[in-house]
Amino acid sequence: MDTSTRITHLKWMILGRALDDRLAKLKAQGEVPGSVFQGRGQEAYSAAGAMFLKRGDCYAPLIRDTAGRLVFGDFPLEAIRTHIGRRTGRMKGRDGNIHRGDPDLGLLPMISHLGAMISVVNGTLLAKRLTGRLADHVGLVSIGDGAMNTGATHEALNQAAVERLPLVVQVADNQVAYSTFSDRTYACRDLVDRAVGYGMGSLTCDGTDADACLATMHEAIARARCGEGPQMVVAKLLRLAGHGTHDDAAYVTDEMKSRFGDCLQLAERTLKVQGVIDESGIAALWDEARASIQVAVTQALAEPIPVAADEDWCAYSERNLTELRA
Ligand SMILES: Cc1ncc(C[n+]2csc(CCOP(=O)(O)OP(=O)(O)O)c2C)c(N)n1
Repeated sequence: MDTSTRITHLKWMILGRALDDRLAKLKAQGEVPGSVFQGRGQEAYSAAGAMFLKRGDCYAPLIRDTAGRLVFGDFPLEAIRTHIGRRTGRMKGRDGNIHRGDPDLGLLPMISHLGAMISVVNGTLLAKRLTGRLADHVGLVSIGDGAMNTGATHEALNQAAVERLPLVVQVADNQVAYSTFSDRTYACRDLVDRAVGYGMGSLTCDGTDADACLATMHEAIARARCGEGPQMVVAKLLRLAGHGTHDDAAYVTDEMKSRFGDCLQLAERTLKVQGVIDESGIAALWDEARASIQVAVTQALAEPIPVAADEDWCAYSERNLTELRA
């Protein structure tokens, strides 16, 4: 991958990590009524998928995809408003954390982490196909190792293959589904082995290796875009935080930790060793990320919370999204 793409990827990883960290701090400060989920350790994979999407594609991120969301057009102010329940956010303060989206942009609001979003992306792609608007657009959906075993996931993967939809399923095998280890959620050698059973293309990568993530997601999305049908990508990595900030992940063993590095630290080290960026360049990316998040936090904290009696309570789909974004 070219130097500019690699540095841009690093920038998104850093912004995702910094935003997750700041949301966790806001939670600790009592500003967030709901849960805070983090994508720590998954930023390289998450950002890489979204980086190869373009306008007209759709994306269904999950709770570990702060980085991917930001790449696709979500922004820190919206994430913070949603978490701290400000009515200025797209969800008007009714969400609590990560179910926000922007259908105009193709960013699909999350229903559930457990496989519900695959059929929503299938439906979006089918609707585009049936109305002649599909062109070379693709849908990207994120899923975890635990959610790979739900009925909703199986039905949707089968449907995507039967319909030959331009769908990319980005599986993050992060070793744990809440506190259940992967060897208790599936018995096959690798989740990617299932792709052939569905009739989908398959790719794998080391989810801690930023360059591998970029190359693999680039290939998967290119295949789907040029009509090769649905693609399943499986990356192995480790969730480097609890399920949410309420979970200290004490059940993750030292042996597991020794097998997986931190994608962000590894990317910084690799890019430095290869002379792509130096220490001060990396520090500048962190400073820029934290400064932009601080501006967003200050603004969001000063914004109003919803007043039940004054709200219109209409469905999200009926609201004027363009006006809300202005
Ligand atoms: C239908 C349903 N069952 C259970 C849950 C609670 N739940 C949310 S995330 C999760 C674990 C998901 O694990 P995995 O798919 O591996 O994703 P990860 O959290 O590791 O990213 C569970 C059990 C839910 N949201 N929906």
